[in-house]
Amino acid sequence: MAPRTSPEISGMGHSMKRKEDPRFLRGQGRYVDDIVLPGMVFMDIVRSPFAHAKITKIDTARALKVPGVLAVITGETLAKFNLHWMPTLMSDTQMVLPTEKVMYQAQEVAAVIATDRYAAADGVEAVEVSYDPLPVLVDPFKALEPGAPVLRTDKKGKTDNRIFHWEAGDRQGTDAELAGSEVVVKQDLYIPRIHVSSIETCGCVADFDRAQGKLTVYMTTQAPHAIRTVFALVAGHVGLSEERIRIVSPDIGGGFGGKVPVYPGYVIAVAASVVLGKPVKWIEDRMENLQADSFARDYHISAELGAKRDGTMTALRIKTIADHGYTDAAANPSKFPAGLFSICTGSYQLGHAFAEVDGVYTNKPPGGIAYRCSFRVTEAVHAIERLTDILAHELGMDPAELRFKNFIPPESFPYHSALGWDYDSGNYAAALRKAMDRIGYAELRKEQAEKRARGELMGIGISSFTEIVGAGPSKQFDILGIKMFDSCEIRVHPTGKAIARFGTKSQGQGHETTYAQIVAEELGIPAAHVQVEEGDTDTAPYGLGTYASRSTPVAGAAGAVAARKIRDKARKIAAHLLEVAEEDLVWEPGKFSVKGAPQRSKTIQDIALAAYTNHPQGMEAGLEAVSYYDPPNLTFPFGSYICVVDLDRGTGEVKIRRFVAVDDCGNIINPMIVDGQIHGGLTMGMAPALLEEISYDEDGNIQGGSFMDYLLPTAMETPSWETDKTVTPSPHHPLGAKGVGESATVGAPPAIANAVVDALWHLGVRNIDIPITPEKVWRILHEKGVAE
Ligand code: MCN
Ligand code: CUN
Repeated sequence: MAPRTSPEISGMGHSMKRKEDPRFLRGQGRYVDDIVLPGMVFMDIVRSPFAHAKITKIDTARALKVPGVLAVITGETLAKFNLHWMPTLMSDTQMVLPTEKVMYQAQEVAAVIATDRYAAADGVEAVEVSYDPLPVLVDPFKALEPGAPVLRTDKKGKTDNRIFHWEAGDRQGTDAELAGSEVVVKQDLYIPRIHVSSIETCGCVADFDRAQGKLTVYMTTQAPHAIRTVFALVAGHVGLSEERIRIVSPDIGGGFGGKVPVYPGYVIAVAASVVLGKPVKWIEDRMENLQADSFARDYHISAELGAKRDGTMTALRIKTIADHGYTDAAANPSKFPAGLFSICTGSYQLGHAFAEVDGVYTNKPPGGIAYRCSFRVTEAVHAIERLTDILAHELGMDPAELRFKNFIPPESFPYHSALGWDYDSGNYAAALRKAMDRIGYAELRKEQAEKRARGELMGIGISSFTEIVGAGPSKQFDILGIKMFDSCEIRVHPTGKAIARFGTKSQGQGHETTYAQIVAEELGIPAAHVQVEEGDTDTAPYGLGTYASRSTPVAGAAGAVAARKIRDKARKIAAHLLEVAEEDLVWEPGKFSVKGAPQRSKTIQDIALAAYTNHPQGMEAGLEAVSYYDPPNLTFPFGSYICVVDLDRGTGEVKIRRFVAVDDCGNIINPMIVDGQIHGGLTMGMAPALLEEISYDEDGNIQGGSFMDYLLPTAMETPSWETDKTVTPSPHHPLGAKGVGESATVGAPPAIANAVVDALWHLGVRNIDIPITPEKVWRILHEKGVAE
């Protein structure tokens, strides 16, 4: 679709350069650690070497003698104010600092406040903690066995380690359908723990102003308003009521889901600032970030897919054990303990489906947050896309052909899925067809057959995923009871420039640019003259924040609706200025003109001036509007990815030769930014497919707790991504847009895993769990006698 606005206005469809980049590229961004306040002191944290232990003594005497150390805060200190425990976003409870026992390695045990960062670190070294180790549970299956030690002894009456049991769909109907299916493929899949590794770690500056009784917290958060409310609920009893709390989320160096939870460090820093009456800065180091912040994935999936001999899918049954660590600190909407995992029927017409998930406590850091995925969608997509490939191979069908056979057809939208979602729009076959044409699918299959005859290992993997983003409609979606609307407030100034404030918070996605483009599209004010602000709870309208690719579907929609309210008022003013009836005016981006007399017109700038200088009598002056947008549905972006791999028979290395990604996120606001989101997301999808994993030994010691062992992809490992698109607008979004920020991370892993298994299927390999490391492949090559 060609843009409706000129490049000067740069509304939707223009690849306008990012307004925020000049400051980022020049090193002039303002991140939390750039904030320096007068009299500021520093905090560092003592962490547990044990995964499960009783704390018998904390001796702070030596630490307090370290020059520069001002205070040591322990669980006992916080307990005096009843602040040693806090609620999680899933209504579980989490320790701020322990008074009895630690539950995972690297858990916070005490905090040292000092005049500088070095003294704080020396103080941490000098705190003496005595521990009495307790039996450790790292395996969620063992944790569920009868007789397993109960970890959450703080919960009265709790007799096991199960957090929740959740299910969706029709159990009996699915069982019956599977029992009668001509073919059933079954596969266990493990999707390991991984961790987002944003360039910027987490941290805050907590500043309690005793004179005003006001707390300001500059912090790395994706959801400042929700955090303010949580703080008010947690600390209201010590006088911190919500109007006295201001959360500021400054520039953020990557969030990816890891900056949604409330970490103990933030709360301790706030407590320290209240106690000392000084600003307190706390910034995690890289190891703390990797070892103690919330984790993603850790799903043990057992999936079965039934079909007819001709490949028609009949039923899907999935059972999952979800390892949440010692507390359920997932950042899910309240009613969705397993997130949006029930999108697991994917892009296919499946008459029957049933999914169940059991959440389990173990001696690991809190898990269950997302890693660039809308609440467990990655896990769901991995399951269905892997199963689809296994079914194709089992039936001797081409995986593309099997997908075409089962896709929900374009005319069936809105489509009601067996697990209860109403998919808004889609054209799955078009996306897959485009990806196949682009990569030359038929020729690749020929090449593969020739290579295989020569003993070379080449594989082609497809993933035709459906995402579900834009949480969400208030009838189903809330976090701690707060409905998941989002907001925008626009003010047009007398000279026709504007400021637009949103309830979300960019972490690198480019909101300052794309939100300005939305306002430009609707009002015709050049995007260059629309200043976008987010992240300051004292000024921005209340919103639930940026995660789950919800900014465009929810806050972006609020922006369009607020702009349209302004346009309605502008029309009244234009009618007054031109002395015609409102119905006689026609709008084009940037001006109203009189029907049949186009030379008689008023620009939005003329109208803005009049709103302050010459507004109609009886009308309020000014030109501003606010919208709290409650989305009628989620948006369902989708795509088809095809990956070609060559396996090195000497080293087991997986080489991605080509990767074509065709994405569909409906109407696009800024094509360059969307491309950037997809490029970044693909690399971030390759990471768990090939490299990243965090595991624990039997004693709960973390393996992969530093960048020596936790492998992040670099430019060296990243292939040259080939991207393309189809455009299927969302029928319910005011701009027809769907979210896109996470699509690539969701779609990429199964395409890569499917490609590797495709290269090895003829040798009897059905599945390799991600990450598909050279070691795993090398072992298989040796086992099958095909190593070089
Ligand atoms: N966009 C567009 N047209 C569309 C859809 C989106 O131009 N049809 C643009 C948006 O205007 C926005 C960007 O693409 O500038 C992403 O939009 P959206 O899909 O709405 O996602 P959010 O803005 O809500 O971003 C969240 C998403 C998530 S949840 C993760 S995790 C992630 C991601 O974004 N974290 C990121 N991308 C990231 N990119 C960077 N650089 N840093 C992160 O931390
Ligand atoms: Cu899903 S990780 Mo993002 O939602 O912040």
